[in-house]
Amino acid sequence: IQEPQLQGQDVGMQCEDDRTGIGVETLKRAFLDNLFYVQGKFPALATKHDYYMALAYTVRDRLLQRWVNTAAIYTQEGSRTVAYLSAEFLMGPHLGNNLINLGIYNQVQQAMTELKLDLKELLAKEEEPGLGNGGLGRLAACYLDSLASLEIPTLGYGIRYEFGIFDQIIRNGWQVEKTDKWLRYGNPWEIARPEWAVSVKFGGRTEAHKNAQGRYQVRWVPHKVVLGIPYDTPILGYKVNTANTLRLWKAEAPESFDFEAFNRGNYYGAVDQKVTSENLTKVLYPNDETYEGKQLRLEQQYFFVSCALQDMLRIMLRQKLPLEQFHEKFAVQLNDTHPAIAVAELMRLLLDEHEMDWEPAWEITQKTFGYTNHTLLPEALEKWSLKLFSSLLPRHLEIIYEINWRFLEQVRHKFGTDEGRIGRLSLIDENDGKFVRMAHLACVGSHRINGVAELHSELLKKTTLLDFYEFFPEKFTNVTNGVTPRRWIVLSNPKLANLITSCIGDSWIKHLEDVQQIETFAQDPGFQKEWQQIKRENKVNVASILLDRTGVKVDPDSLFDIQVKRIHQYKRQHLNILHAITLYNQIKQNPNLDITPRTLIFAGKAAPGYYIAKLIIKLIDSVADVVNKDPDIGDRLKVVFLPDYNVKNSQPIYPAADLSEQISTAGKEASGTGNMKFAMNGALTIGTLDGANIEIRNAVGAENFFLFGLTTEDVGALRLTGYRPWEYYEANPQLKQAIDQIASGYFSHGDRRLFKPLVDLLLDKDPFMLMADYQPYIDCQQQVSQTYRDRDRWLQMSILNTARMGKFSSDRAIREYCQQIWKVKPVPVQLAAAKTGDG
Ligand code: BZD
Repeated sequence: IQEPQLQGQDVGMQCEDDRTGIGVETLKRAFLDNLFYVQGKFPALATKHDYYMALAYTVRDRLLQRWVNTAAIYTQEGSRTVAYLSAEFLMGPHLGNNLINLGIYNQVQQAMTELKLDLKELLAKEEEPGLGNGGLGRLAACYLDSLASLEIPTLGYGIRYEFGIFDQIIRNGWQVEKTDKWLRYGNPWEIARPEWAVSVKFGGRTEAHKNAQGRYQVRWVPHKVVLGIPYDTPILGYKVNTANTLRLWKAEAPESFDFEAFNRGNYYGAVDQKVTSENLTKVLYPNDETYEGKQLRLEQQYFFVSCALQDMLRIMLRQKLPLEQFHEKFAVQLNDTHPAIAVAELMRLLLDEHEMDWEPAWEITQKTFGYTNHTLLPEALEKWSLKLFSSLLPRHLEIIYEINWRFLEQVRHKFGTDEGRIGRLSLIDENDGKFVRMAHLACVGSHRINGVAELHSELLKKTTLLDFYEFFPEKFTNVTNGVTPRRWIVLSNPKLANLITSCIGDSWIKHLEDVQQIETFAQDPGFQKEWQQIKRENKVNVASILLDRTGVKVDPDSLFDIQVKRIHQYKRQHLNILHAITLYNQIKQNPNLDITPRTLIFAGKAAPGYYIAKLIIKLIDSVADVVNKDPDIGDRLKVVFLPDYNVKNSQPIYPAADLSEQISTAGKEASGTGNMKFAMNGALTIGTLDGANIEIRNAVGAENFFLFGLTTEDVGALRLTGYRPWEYYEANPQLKQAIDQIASGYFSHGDRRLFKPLVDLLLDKDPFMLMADYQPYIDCQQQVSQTYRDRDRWLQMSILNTARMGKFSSDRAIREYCQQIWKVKPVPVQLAAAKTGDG
């Protein structure tokens, strides 16, 4: 590493502050200063990780000024604020994103190069903050990016899990989970704020008492109390001065030591409480889309929700705002039902702690909340047994009964005594044991309810939430999901970003609709050539990652056919693998077959307790093993499972795809967001009419999208008339051959038992209708192969996909939330003028 030297060009900039300056020389000096004073290292002893930390602190210094000014302005102006409540935030690494949003990526790259360091290597040192499972958590992260970029005052509230989503390794083809120790080496992006700690109560009982005015009030006498400590991370907008806050809560014991126990000589007993309290935020539940009625999970949900609402009340008191204005100060969004207990908690805080009357408290509560639903799958709907609920949250259960009683009165008023309807709408499920239905609480306690794609929002109204739609139709709306082009194009695919900017300027990064302007180049041979070249370089990059992580060598000139997402039966990774087997058999039967060479890439985690999902991973790996080793196949077909899919590992993947697999059973995928990331990066989609696929197809044009399969209506009709999957199997020799091979042990060294559960499921119930969609899928893939051979046509389709994806920016989605749901306006932040004094 070279010592920095002040060069001639910097003489005029000598006054640049070491903590805010963005000249290359200043950055180098600041970097070495942080290496010394923060990491306590000098270059000869520093590790790559030390360099990463020094750079992270250098960048954080440059954020802090914006962060402090943003908070000062929001405080001065008492700005209306979005509070986004989510049990998950899948932020991905911060460093690269902050460099983009600060607009200093190039300077920093140059500074590192001059110090003989490789910025890419340093970026790779950042641990992934994997505080989410998948789409829902990543959506929250994209939304925070857009909220900051649109200068909307926002607080993200969630849980600071000590261990995020597990790391996945593949051993002998099986998924093995490893604890994600993401905080092991420290987290330079967070600042603890113990001065804003709050207490959260659990268990115990309630009692009546008379307040100072002689009025009866309810008091909650808890069994235990846990402290919530906020940890703040700045969320910078793109090329604006706004830096919002992600506030994650860690649980601690109120007294780290139980002195009574200690004095009794019980040392272990003394630390016991500390251990049990801190268990609360230890680990993220790794199930997406299946609900598990675990006490600790309910404790987590209530814990962060109570912390968040108490924090909002603290902010109101500090700004001397009356509590009657709560809904004017805060628009609180519930990211699915995980934070839905907030409805009862806000009521409790207003009624019991601030002695408000029921009616005004309820009006404030309903005006405060909006609820986003992310799934129609019945197994994902949260319901808590009354036994568990009452033992943990006795006061909340009383409040929920009261909400329910008043709500059902209104239902009777509107519809008369229709006991069936009342039973279906009730917040309490009494069908098979008694449960609190969290989606019902969220619907009743919010003024807006939205789905995440047009089809999904329509299906919500027709099925899962039909009764609520009939009762308050005016609450229902749709906001189709979006993703941030900063992380998913500029950071992930810099070459493509530069090409686009060189043709149309860089306005598209903030206004993705502008990317449409590249349509005029779609048939320009020079532009096409550059487009193709960039795709190829991105594929070469992924080929080297695959070789490095899996040992499989793939041909970058083959068609890269990619499915990356959580492993789920409804997402049908096993349909994709049936196609792989079919291609394999075609080549085996006709060794000279001239087919379009393909590389099938899979990645994704399975919930640890989801046996069939884990078996699907094993099947992919087993098929890969046979296909990749067969000399008859050669470079015509490769199958690869890339382990440990996460935000960081996904960033090179989207830019390298030719074909994006979005093949869920129609009606099951609420929206999907990976579908958007692929298409923005010029991949063509093969997909069903499901979730946002429908809107993507409408946007890019039906002729630029490979559609196949049953529609939602077909699925319903087929189910009604009696679905007999084995008939498809019997009638289709290719399908029969593929299934028989799996069953016979062809891919499992003769073991016939291994995949039996999967085969039986497909032939017997086939709940996700793979058998019905198999042949249409194979035919559609054949079209894909044909089209890929026409390079010019494919390139043009690819360019048009990127050009027409403007709608799917999370900026558009956030503008819709702001207008339809939150009624918030931008509050621009000036860097120089803001006072940082007490506002
Ligand atoms: O939410 C997903 C849907 O399946 C996608 O279709 C949609 O695009 C995204 C964003 O709206 N849902 C989830 O990711 N759900 C979970 O991760 C989850 C996590 C815990 C508990 C239940 C569901």
